[in-house]
Amino acid sequence: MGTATAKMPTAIKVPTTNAALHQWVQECAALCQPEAILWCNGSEAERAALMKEACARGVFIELNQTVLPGGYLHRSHPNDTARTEHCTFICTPAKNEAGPTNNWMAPEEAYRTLRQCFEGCMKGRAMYVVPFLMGHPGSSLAKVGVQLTDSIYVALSMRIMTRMGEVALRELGNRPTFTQCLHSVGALDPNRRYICHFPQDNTIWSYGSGYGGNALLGKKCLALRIGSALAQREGWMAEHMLIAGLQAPDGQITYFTGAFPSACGKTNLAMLRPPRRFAEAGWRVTTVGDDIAWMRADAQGRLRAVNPEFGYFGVIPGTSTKTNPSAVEILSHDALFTNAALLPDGTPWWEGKDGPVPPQCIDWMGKPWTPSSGTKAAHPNSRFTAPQAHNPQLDPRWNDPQGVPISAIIFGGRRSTTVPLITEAFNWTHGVYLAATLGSETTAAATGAVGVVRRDPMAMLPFCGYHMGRYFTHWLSMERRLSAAPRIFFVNWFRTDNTGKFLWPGFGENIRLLQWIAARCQGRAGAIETPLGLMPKPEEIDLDGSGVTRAQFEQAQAIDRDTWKTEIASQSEFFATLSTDVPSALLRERDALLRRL
Ligand code: SAT
Ligand code: MN
Repeated sequence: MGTATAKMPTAIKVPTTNAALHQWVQECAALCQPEAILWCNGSEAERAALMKEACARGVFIELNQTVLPGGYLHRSHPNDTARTEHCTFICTPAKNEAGPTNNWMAPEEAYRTLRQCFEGCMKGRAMYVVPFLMGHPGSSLAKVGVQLTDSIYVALSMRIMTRMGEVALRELGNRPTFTQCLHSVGALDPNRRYICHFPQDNTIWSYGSGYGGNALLGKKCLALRIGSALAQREGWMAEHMLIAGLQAPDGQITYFTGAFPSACGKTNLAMLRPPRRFAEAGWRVTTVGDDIAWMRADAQGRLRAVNPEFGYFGVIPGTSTKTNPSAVEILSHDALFTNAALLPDGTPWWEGKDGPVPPQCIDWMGKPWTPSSGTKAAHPNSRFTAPQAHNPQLDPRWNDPQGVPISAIIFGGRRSTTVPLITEAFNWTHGVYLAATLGSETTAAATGAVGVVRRDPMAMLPFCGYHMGRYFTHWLSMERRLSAAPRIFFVNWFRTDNTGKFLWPGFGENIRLLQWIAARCQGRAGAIETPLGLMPKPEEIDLDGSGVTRAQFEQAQAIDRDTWKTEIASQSEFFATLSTDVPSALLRERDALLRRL
């Protein structure tokens, strides 16, 4: 960590001689006027020093170090607890490049508006220079970014979420090509909050929020929004997907990716723990990533996926030994907690944690809480930040820059009605149609109403950095690059009966569906044809010990033709918002579906 001030830029002892980087840092420092510029090298000593300072300033609260070594709690500003999509802009020269599903601002206007925000915004504060790498060192797929931020919380979080510091500077060398990420929490005023992407300049400017997806700029901003625009031009894919493997008793691993809207259980699926009978027989799920997949065809035409991240930023509420034992282990040391509640013994608490509800605690806003308070103690979108290396079921190839070969792609949403538990697409194009029409009931991961169905194609609606219609075309075109395209599946763990009870237990029991998916990929399982797609023959899903009867399973798979006509009308409404840019192949799929129904 260098310690020179902005007033003496030439005296700064920094770990790189990259002229383009130095010049850009100086330009941003001239704009933001920080008191000091601190270059982060990613070392353990640096982490300890930053954390000490963060605790002294009240940014972090040290948790009980006997129970949770390395554990710290952060409370965000109460108005800054989720992504703010209405403040998120794609700033391409032409409005149509961003498309109708993104907010757009002209680049000049965005730069002008944000320059006014950034001007002098770091007076009296330090600016951290955070070099980071998305992807693996030495990989042609990896991307270097450098984030300038006045948030010590962000600097400490980036160290967990990315390969941060010297590793990134080494990767960059003297090349001028890195994503320029400028960030300030400003005054945390929700009316002066902007997350702006300039794909043509390889630049991200984020102002007024310290929250994860708004502020940890390597994640959604670089790896997805800038990444997807780049991927379309270069013929690869940047997707909002977990990557995991299903390991059979013979040791063979079938890899799959899964796309679900935020807070629909991606992390839990990526860390699925099978029920005892399956575990004892030798079935395991191994994690490569829980949120983002970068995928491309290899020389043999197989789709390969890498996780560009280095840590997890997972939802805390509901995390327990029942729902996600690996996450419980991950949280047991060196984890940062954001907006969890605090117990008198200095450990965090959240709704759905193992053990009894405490008679009292301090809620996520720092106020005394009791079970009769009538509020949640932890924020519904409270999050943990933790290194993926601490995951006990990490895949053996998680650090392989070649990535893992993908056999299946699973899409899913949160739908209490209409959508069956599991369907397989007839083919790639049909699969793209299923993904493009994905709908899900909204959650607390983004600000706004919770529980209304919104179309979220490929779970990428908030993250696609260019025109959604062209994104569909890109998806369709990927098939030509693949010798054997992965099979595409659609799942819905959230369907309920007419009393509101879930029809499927989910979590570890999902292994039963993964087994069918893997068997389909290996040509070992049959399927029946339905209007919606291929479905497992009833005897092909092992329900033994699941608590689900055949009749309940069939109810979870039921197709109600009238509801589906309403569903298709709603899908068509969404397609209409994309006007003429929906590929005709997808409209043909819709018409074929209508005929089948
Ligand atoms: O965007 S975040 O990374 O903050 C969380 C999410 O919505 O997936
Ligand atoms: Mn996500």
